Amino acid sequence: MFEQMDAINWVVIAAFVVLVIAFIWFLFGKPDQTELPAPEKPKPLPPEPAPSAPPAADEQQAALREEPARAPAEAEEEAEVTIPPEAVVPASPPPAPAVEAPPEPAPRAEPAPTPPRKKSLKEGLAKTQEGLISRIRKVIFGKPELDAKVLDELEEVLYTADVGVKTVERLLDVVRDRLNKKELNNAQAVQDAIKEEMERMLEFEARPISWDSAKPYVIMVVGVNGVGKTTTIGKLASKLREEGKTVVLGAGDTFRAAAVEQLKIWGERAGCEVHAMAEGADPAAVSFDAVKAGVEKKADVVICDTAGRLHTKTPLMEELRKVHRVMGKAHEGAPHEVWLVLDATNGQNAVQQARQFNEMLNLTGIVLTKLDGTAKGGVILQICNELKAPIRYIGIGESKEDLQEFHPREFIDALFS
Ligand SMILES: Nc1nc2c(ncn2[C@@H]2O[C@H](COP(=O)(O)OP(=O)(O)OP(=O)(O)O)[C@@H](O)[C@H]2O)c(=O)[nH]1
Ligand SMILES: [Mg+2]
Repeated sequence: MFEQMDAINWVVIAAFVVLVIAFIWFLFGKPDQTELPAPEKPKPLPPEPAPSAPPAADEQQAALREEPARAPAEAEEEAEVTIPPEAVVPASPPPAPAVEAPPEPAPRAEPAPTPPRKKSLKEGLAKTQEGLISRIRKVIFGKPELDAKVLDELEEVLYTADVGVKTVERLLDVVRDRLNKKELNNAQAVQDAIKEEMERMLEFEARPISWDSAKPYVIMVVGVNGVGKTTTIGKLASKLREEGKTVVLGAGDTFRAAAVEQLKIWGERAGCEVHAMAEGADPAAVSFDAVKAGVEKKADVVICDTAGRLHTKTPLMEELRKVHRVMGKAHEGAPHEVWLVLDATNGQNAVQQARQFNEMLNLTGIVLTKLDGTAKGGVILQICNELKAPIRYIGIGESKEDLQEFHPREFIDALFS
């Protein structure tokens, strides 16, 4: 009986153990099918993100094994690489919208090149017109009465337009006087009176340029740096060449090599001989040579450039006086003209320069440049009225057509038109 019981128990226990083992096997003993892929290694940036299926785990492992070991710094560097948003190139461009190709333009004949249009004096003086004449008009037109208050306003406009004290007084005296005598009864009459007086200021007896009085006729051009001396010489040389005159240029500004080159370019364009020496050469020697060459070649005109600054310790005026003297040794009576170039944008400073140069060099004429770039063109009234220096040419732009002979009436008409 006990033996039978034992046998049964052992069977039950064995079955139980088998069940427990089977259960445990079922729970933990099952081989893992979801093997994790090897961690992905940062890769160098691809030129384009090519969409492709991820490699199988074992392939990746193999690839890793084949790759040579790399320096940790390099790996770090690679790991830090980020793609800026703008550098991301889309794998495929977005589909282009369906647009109809524009019709092919019919072949056209090239337009014939037109020569540059000559700027009118009115255009060149537009800024001064705005800054002086328009303001005068605003003061005198549309007033119920032309009284002392109008004269005060007029005075203020003239003072702020760089016309100069004496010039303002002269203009106001005329208007006041004629108003008192009841000669001016409306705004138009006042404007006409101002216009006439301005014209009188610009028109005064000045010796005309007598190109044929000497052969060559020698012009010395002076002025502080940057006012437009070299450009004016180039423009003038072109004009004289167009009139059929032979012209020799002297590169007397030896302060910097670029100044000599600039004159050579203008000379080439105009078809003139240019006499130059190296940078730093004696300006008097260059000018002497140029005048001498003009005499030997029987040129009609010699124009000599000079420096606005010097490389020597000699004061500018002293140096210029030496150049002046030496020219006379190369040709009797030379220079026949000494022209001061003034930059109109300098306003009162230009007047000051005119005073200083006139004292030292006995100027025979003035060239007022850059009138196109300033509302301070009224300075021309002061130069003529106070210094009695004749304006020979005016510059209203950078091209050769923009150097114009100065005629007072034309100038005033353009300003008031
Ligand atoms: N808008 C305008 N520019 C001008 C005129 N005249 C000259 N210029 C310009 O002014 C600048 C200076 O001219 P330059 O001829 O080199 O002057 P510069 O007096 O020879 O100067 P330095 O040789 O330095 O003493 C250049 O850029 C010219 O083109 C003008 O009438 N109108
Ligand atoms: Mg120059």
